[in-house]
Amino acid sequence: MKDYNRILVTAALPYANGPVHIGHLAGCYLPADIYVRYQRAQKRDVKFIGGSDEHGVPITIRAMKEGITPQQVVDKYHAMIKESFEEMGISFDIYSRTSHAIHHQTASDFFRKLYDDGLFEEKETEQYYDEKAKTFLADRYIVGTCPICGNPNAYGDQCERCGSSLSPEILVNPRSTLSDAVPVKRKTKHWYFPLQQYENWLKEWILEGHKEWKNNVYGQCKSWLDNGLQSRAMTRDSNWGIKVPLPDAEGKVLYVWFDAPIGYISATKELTEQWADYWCKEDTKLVHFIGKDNIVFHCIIFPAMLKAHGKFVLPDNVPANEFLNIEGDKVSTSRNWAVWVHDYVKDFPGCVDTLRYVLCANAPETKDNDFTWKEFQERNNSELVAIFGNFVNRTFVLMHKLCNGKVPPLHNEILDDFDKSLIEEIGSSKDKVESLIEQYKFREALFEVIDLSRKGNKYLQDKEPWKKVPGGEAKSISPEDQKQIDNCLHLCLQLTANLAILINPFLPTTARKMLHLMKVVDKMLEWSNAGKLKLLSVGYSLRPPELLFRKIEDTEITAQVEKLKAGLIVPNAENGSKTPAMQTAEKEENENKAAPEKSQIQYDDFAKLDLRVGTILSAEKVEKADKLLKLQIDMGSEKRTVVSGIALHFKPEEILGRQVIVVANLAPRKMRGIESNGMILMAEDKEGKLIFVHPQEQIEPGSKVS
Ligand code: B3M
Ligand code: ZN
Repeated sequence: MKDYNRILVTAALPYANGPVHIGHLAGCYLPADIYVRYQRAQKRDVKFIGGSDEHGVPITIRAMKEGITPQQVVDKYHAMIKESFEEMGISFDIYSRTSHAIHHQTASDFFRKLYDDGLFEEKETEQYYDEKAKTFLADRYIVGTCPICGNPNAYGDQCERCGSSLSPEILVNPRSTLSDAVPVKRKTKHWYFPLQQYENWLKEWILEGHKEWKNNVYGQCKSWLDNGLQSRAMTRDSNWGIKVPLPDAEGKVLYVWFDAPIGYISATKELTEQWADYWCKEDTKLVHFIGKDNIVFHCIIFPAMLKAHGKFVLPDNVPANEFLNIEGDKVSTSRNWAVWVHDYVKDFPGCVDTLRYVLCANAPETKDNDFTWKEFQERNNSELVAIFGNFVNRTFVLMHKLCNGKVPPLHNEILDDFDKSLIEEIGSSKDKVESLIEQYKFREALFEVIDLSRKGNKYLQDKEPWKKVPGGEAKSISPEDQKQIDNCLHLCLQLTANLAILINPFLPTTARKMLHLMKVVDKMLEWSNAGKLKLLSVGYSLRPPELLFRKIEDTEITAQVEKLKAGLIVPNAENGSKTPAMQTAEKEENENKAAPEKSQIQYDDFAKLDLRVGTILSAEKVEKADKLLKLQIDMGSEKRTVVSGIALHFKPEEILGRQVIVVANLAPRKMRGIESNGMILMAEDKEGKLIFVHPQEQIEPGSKVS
């Protein structure tokens, strides 16, 4: 392990296109905050960097949906997000925004440096263009049917139904989210960063050099690197973002994933004049906390950019979490299936630490996890209230009853086995919690702390100091018994002080409440005090007990579950939050479902059709037509060419030799210059999946169907 002299912690910059939900907190902000609070308690030089990501398509789309300008969008949500973080005690040293001038300058300079070093490839390619809106359509400006799962509202960069990462070219029936127009292809020039040139270096740096990274992170990196890297466009056609700092780049901005991570550097500049110590000195430990959907950007693309630039340190670790689902279902902001932080703080005033506790205890550190309100209640009531809170409360109640509200002395000469083993536990818990936090295992670290309070309860139960009081009167306690009581409560109080130190990174408000009860100052929370037994001086008088946590009632939980369900936007419901293209797609989907039967025909009409069995002899893709296959079909007495729109459903080699039903007397039609003689029958389910209609058994080609 390297020796580090300063630590720079970043947490992903959330898009300022909506409020934060508890999935965001569990994904990266809470673990980052725990880590930073721990490092501060260690008196290490640490800076915690955050801010809003205010560029990119997510912002402009939101502006469109809300009918306001992108600037209004980012102003509104930046303020909301910042406030939610403050309320949850996420203790950034700076929470900045990528719209700040210092960031525009820093990102431009970064781009310019790579450009001047000749690192970009300039390429002209064909991309989708919306003729109505007069703009190119990248990423989420384009929707269409996912070729993998058939979701009619997949985005140009990703399908939210099946999670596949897509590109606009492979969407079926692409439509513009701006105008609903069918886009056309147009030429446009962009600057590409040749990631493949960094492939070997990345392999060595990550696959050889960072085997200690979490399995989920290492695994994703490995699979990207095994699949081979390609050049990636670092610019976009848009007027929202950081202008490309080149003379011939009118209407081009930096790709949001180029500028956003540089935002960590800009925010550090904004925070301190010593920013370069943090970013350029090798003895800095840089740690990026993110969610799993950002792994490739933070582990592959940004490090390659940093490496290319040459001046900056690389991340030491990227402890990404998986996703937190809600009540068994994926969080979806468009369906409003989420627990919003600003709602939580309103509904549960004074319960910030309960949420921090539950989200950490159930953090998706190694796999996706589920948040349920029932578990929230259970963890609060049976862990925070019944174990941790109960121990501290009993200690204070007994200390006031049996020791005049003062810290009693410790009589070393009469320590028994129970006392000794508790002393040992207090001594060793520091190392355990510390080592788990250093390894980014925050759940286990938190369980250690709760476990220590559980041991406190057990100790009290074993010692039963209350039994030493005849008739419950403190006055009549014998001197020997009083010594036993003193030892028990002395140790319980020192344990309480230790618990405050250990719980502080996780539940800072609770730790402060404990300081208040013990009448001590913040300084006591320094990590080096953990494990010690003399944190509270003998004879010092402490405050009367106050409860650290309150019980959460069934009615509150039921109300939350109902609120969640009531807020759910079900697909197909009328709602204004969808883009025109999505609404059209939905309308079409509904129309398909409710498709009325066609009007009646007579037998004679039907008899006009000449339906025959054919066997597919060959199949090939039609050039420049994503959907078409050119088929040669054996019709018994002759061979026919039929052009069929099934290319997105079947590969040519999959369908050779299949028998199909052909409408043999359909008038010939030219498609892409090829004459099609007939049509094959297909069945289509409501997802749009196609299945061949064919005879149950093999039959002579040319056989009639009637
Ligand atoms: N804004 C994506 C997200 O919110 C993106 C993160 C940027 S981190 C530099 O998930
Ligand atoms: Zn899909």
